[in-house]
Amino acid sequence: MVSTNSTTAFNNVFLFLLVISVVLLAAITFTMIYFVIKYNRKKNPTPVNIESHLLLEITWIVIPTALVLAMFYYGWIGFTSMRTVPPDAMTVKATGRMWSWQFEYENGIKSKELKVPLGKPVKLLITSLDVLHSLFIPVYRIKEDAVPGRETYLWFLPDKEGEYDLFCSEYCGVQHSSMISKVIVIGEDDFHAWYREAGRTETGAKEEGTLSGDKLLEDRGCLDCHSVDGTIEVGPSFKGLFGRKVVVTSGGKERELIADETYIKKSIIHPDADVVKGFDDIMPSQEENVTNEELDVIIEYLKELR
Ligand SMILES: [Cu+2]
Repeated sequence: MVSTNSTTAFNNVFLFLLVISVVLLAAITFTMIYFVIKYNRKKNPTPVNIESHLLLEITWIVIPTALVLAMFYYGWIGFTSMRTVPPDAMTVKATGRMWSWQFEYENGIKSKELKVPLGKPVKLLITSLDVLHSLFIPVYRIKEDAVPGRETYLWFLPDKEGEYDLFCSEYCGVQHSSMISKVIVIGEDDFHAWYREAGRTETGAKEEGTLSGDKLLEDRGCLDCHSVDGTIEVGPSFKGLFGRKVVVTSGGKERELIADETYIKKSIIHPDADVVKGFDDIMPSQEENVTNEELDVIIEYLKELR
């Protein structure tokens, strides 16, 4: 028996456990108080040795066993519905990185928010570019680790229009708390209109070579740590970076160099080679995240950001 909507299955398990716990707590507490009064030492000065009581022993074996098996049964239903993805599900790749989420659709659209159509199951293929993250969507009661070098999955059925929180629930560094995004559930027609339009813009820009540097920086998560207005965040600001003198630590030695094209490209692919003085060596390599072509676009954009 696999429920089509795992959220309902999870809610049922939770409710079941809650009811059992409350009933047991009340029953045990009541019995305890009752016994304390009934078997008070003043009323029973001489202790009596109680011999076995068959019915009582059967009762305390049968009832807990039945309860535990029932818990397992409901848990199993929740688990199987969580792991069994409906065949008509729409697949979206979800990538965790320090410190944002990126969602990639089958037609190549990349988005920082998860836009989905109402009533269609969504399968998320989850991975990480750097450290362990965990994708958590409380409203659907689902959570799964994002593991570098491995693909995990989740699915859910968006059954109501609206915007819901989505965040990282595995502490992944200083900006962990900013890994918050949204699941946006919209009507199917609206979704398809957006999907087609965004897909066209995305592939169009690639073909025409009109990728914009600021959009790339935003999409690839660069702006999660680097500002373009001079504000110092986790990493140095991009403003005025190109052509500036920078002091870096390379293999333990401090040196000064000019932030030219070679240096910037190298720092994107091998961020640990020359770490800017005053900042920690925490940036993961973006080798898998950008193409050579995109690197050129980014460099051109940085040149303008003086
Ligand atoms: Cu994270």
